[in-house]
Amino acid sequence: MEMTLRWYGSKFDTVTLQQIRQIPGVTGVITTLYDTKPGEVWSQERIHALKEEVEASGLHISGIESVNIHEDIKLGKPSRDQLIANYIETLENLGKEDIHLVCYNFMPVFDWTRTELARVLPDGSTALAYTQKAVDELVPEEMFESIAGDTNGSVMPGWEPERMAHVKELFEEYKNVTADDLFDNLKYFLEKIMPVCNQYDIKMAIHPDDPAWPVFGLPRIITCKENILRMMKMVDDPHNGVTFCAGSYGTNLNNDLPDMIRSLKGRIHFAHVRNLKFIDPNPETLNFEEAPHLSRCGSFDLYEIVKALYDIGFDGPIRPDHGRMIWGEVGMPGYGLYDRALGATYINGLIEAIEKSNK
Ligand code: DNO
Repeated sequence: MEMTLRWYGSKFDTVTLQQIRQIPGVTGVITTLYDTKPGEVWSQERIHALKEEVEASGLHISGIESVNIHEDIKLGKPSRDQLIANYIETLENLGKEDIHLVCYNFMPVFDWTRTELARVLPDGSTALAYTQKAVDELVPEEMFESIAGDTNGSVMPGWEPERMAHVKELFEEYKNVTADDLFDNLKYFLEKIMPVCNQYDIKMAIHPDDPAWPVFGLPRIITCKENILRMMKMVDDPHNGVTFCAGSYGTNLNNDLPDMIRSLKGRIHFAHVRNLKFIDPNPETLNFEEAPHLSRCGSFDLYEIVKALYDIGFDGPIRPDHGRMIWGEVGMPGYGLYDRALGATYINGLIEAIEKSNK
């Protein structure tokens, strides 16, 4: 397993490559061209420049998160063919620059959803949180406005203001789209891109829907073991794999995380490891917050999660996920330096212990 950190690029991130380089055991970054829009071709020049910048700091690019999918592809509109051709060109350019991992998601309209970006925890740190009550009381179009005040000036991944400006129209377009339609549209997309993924050995790693159930009546499919197995079977190619995001699958307490990991042997290409704390697990009154990574601070046993990854022979990039804001840091919610660095160190400790006890 290679320990990595997500980095949004020097124009957008409050964390620098030099800081990441000083986190013990972190050798790579997971990055993106954050100012490209879904559907746009990423030029080889820009990818090359990004790579050079990262390598100049002594790190390397371990993968891309994300090359986002245009809504027309998810909706299966006629314009999708051109957009998929563009996506293929981007993959080709990434392959030519020796980048072999792409994380993406297939969530309609919204990417991840939280109802608070800065809930104050008992220790005075702040974390992202979710309550079902807040979602039930919200008009979907107001979802973005409801959290926008707490972004610390950052553009939140998946919540780009230009896209959010069209939320109403997007909802209209998804009115008659079912989960099966979404599976079909994903299949169509994956079948078209698999040849280029095989040619350049690019592993596609779909990110789960977060939270892992349909929100605001929109279909969501990457939510549970059964659905991921369906997705992998429908395009049965090792390059069609998953990002195992513990915090996203973990939102749904029906998911048994270590068991899911074991059933995805060979198809997990990327791992996001974090903890959640359920204040109220009842689906109608659900309330959870993003906890520090340590098992004892949240509802999940991180040892069991990392152990399952080790047991299936997972050797891809792994990263700590959302961190709290601690020690007075001001940054993109979930993506500050300090708590993620603590997370990386803790996960590296677990890996070392598991490796040594298995010798
Ligand atoms: C949120 C992230 C997601 C994730 C995308 C992958 O913090 O986990 O935005 O990067 O869903 O495409």
